[in-house]
Amino acid sequence: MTRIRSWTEAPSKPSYTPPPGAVDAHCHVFGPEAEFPFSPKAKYHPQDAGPEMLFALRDHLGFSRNVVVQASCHGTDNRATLNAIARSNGAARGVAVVSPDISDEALAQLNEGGVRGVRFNFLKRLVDHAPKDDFLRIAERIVPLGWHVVVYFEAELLDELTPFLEALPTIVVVDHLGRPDVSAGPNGAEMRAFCDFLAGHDNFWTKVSCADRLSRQGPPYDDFAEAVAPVVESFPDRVLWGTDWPHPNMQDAIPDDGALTDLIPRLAPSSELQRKLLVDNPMRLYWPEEV
Ligand code: 0GY
Repeated sequence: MTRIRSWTEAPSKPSYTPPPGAVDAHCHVFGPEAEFPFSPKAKYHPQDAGPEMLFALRDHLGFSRNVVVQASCHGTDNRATLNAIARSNGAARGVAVVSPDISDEALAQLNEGGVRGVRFNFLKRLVDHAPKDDFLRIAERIVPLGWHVVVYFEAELLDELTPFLEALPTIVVVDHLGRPDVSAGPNGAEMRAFCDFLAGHDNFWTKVSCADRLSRQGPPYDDFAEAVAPVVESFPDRVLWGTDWPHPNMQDAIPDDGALTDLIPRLAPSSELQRKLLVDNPMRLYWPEEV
């Protein structure tokens, strides 16, 4: 099978300079496959995109730290994510994907390796099953570790998932705003429903990320900026931002990480909002001992 590349090899240098200590709070690593094979259940087969590439991108864009989110192509084998964290000299932490029968010892090892959360994925094109009961059991198990939950779902699932989401006992970070239709603006039905949900649930945060996946217009992502800037303004202490590098499954519309970074001041226009989005908020979740 041909291995796909979904990232640009020469991202532009952004005009925007992130503040010192800025965290790219949503990115992944793929492999390297020879060391860390992909899951037999993987829905895509990417080329290697390992830690050195990730750290080079971090430096090129002007970030200081990464949060490596376990990608679905690695299933519940978190070794590639742990390897990236271990090679980062303390500049990366992670979010794992685990099975409900994981031992306490294995959870403790993940914690030791820099993991601070688990991800529950509801996208049918990425995972075969999204067992809510298992997810709730896992969520209960991570409470003593002080971890949080990351959930990835599409907007049409928000209503159906609400009882499950409300039962989660931790901080919960919703990936990419729950994938709303941003083309209808900040008052479009899906944006409104998601913002109402955030307003009603203080333990929910979101990543204002993936303009490339959500925009209908493409770069410079005006529709995304218009719809999403009010989210940062309304919930400045509960938002994160990430590149989503190496952009799983985006091989037909590979985004430029420099252009994505240049969106940040359009989402968070003041230096105070930028500092919360890129430094204070991710530090509270991933490096709380330094805050
Ligand atoms: C993302 C989005 C995607 C993929 C994954 O774990 C993954 O494979 O997260 C996607 O295809 O939408 O957040 O990286």
